[in-house]
Amino acid sequence: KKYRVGIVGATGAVGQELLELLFKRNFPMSELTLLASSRSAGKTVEFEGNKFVIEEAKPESFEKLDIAIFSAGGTPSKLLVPEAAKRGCIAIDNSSAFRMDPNVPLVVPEVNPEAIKTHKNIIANPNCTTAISLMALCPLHREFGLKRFFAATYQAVSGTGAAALQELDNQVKQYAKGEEITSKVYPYQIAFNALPHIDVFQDNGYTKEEMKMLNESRKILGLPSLVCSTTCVRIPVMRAHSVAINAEFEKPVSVERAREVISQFSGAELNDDVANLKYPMPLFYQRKVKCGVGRIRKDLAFENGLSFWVAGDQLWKGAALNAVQIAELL
Ligand code: 2RA
Repeated sequence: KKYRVGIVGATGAVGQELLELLFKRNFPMSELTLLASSRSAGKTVEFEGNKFVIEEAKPESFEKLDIAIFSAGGTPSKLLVPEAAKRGCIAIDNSSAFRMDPNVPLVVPEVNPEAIKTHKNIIANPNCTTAISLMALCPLHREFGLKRFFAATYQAVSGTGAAALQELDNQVKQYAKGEEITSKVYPYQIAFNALPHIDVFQDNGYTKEEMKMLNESRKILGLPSLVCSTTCVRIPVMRAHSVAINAEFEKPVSVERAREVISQFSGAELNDDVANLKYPMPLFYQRKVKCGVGRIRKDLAFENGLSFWVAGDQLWKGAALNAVQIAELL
C-alpha cells in the first residue's frame, strides 16, 4: 500500500529534513504534498530530481491526504491538526500543542510503540530534548527502574529554527572579520556564549522547555510519579543536542550492565571508552540515526545512581526522524 503524504511547514528546518528522510528511508508514498503558510505558497522545491510546488496549508488541503506531518509551529498546528484529523488524515504533530492531551498518544517508537494504537488521527511527536534523553533513559529504566533524574541540556541552535542556524553562522563570520556582532533571533549573542533560557519562564522559575522534559518523560515512560529537574541551555552548536544526566534507580546499578542494555537498545549507540577518548560529541552526531551515549559512571551523589551523557541530532531523532518513524510504525 502507498500513502498520500503531506508535510506542513515544508520550508522550515525540520520540514526540509522530513522531505529528505521520507525519500532516504523509502517511505511508501503514492504522492507527497508540501504545505506551508501563504508566504511560501507558490515557491518550488527541488529534491532528488523531484520538483514540488508549495501549496498554502488550508483545512481542505487534508481531504486528499492519508498522513500529514506537521512542523510549522504551535499556532498552525492548533488550527489545522484538528482539521486534518476530522477529514480522516492522520496528523503527526511536532508542536507541543497536543502532547499532553490525554486523547493524543505521545510516541517515541523505540520506547512506547504500543501507545500509537490509541490514536484518534492525532499523534504527538515529543520535544527534541525528551526524545534524545530517552534513548539512554529508556533502556536504563527497563533494567534498573528509574526513580528520578537531573538533566542539564546543551542545545543546538537548530532547535530555534532556520533563522537561528543562520544567526550563529553570521555571528562567527562577523567575529572573524572583526565586525560588530548582531543578535536578532536570541536576546543575546549566541556565538561563544551560553544562554540558560529556552522557551518562556514559568512561575516556578523553570522554563517551558525544562518542564517538557518532566511532563513528556512521565507520559512516554508511563511513570506519573517520575520526578526530574532540568536546566536547558542554548549553546553555539549547529544541529545536535547533548544532555548530561544524573539518574537514580530503584535497583542496584552496574556500569557494565548499563553499557550492555544501552548497546542493545535500537535508538542508542554506545560510545563509551574514555581511555581512548571515545565519547559522544554533537559535532559528530549530526545526521546520525542513533543517539550516542557515553561517560557512563556510577553517580557519586546517589545510592543507585548513574551519570551519563547523550548526544543526538536535534533535527533527526529530536524531530523529523522520530516523526517519520511514527509514520513507519503506522
Ligand atoms: C528547542 N526543543 O531546541 C526546542 C524546540 N525544538 O528550541
